[in-house]
Amino acid sequence: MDLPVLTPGQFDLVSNGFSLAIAAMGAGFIYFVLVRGQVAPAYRMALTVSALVVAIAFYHYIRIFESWAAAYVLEGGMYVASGKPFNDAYRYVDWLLTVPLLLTEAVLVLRLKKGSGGMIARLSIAAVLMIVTGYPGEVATDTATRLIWGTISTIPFLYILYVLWVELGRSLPAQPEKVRVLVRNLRLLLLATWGVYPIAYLAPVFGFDGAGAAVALQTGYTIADVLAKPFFGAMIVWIAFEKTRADGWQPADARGSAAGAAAD
Ligand code: RET
Repeated sequence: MDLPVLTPGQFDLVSNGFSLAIAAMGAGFIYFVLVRGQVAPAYRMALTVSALVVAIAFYHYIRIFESWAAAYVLEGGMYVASGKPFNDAYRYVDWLLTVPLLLTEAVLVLRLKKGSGGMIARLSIAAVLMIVTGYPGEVATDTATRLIWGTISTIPFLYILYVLWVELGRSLPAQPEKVRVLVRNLRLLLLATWGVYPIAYLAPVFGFDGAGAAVALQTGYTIADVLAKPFFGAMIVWIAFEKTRADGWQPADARGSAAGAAAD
């Protein structure tokens, strides 16, 4: 991506977004690790995967933040390109690892009777294809190349939505009522946040000028990442809690006090 001249306000908006993402990913990691023992063992793998996702993103956002800071210098009151490139690849490498993991955690927490392994594999392959084909368009400087790769990348994206809505939908009647509502909300959150990525991707194609497009794209991706990783993970925790309750499982400390109370 070309680096347009930015006002201090524009430069800081993007920097502050990266900083917020670092904090949200780090906090998410601590939360997912701490809360893991409070859900039934069957759902712990989903929480472990959530913790991995935010750990990977925590690292990448530090690199993105550094790369952004190094790519600009303040000259005469404006931020101009320093000559060091801004590395867009960190985001795509991050997605390559985290998007299959996010899909995995969503399927794992449901504990489907059969077929979850195959579903995770198909979703992961589609996610990798979506990201790998999106990248050449992301780094292209002309609109036509951006649109062609963007269109190709949309095919696996639609396939993922199909699997989550149609195939996963079939498993819903077997889930407890509260879980059904949560899964519906989880899918809506997924659609609302994942939908931001292709829109942010198109920012340079829509009428935005260079600076406006760069700021819209970076802040758009950052907000979507915070919703799609730690926030989405928190919803997975919530589903795991509901399923734990429906299964009648209690953590050892609660069991201990219940047994103690019964003995009194
Ligand atoms: C691209 C290219 C243009 C077409 C489409 C895209 C979709 C990207 C998505 C990314 C999701 C990333 C997530 C990351 C967070 O952890 C590659 C921008 C459809 C859906 C969830």
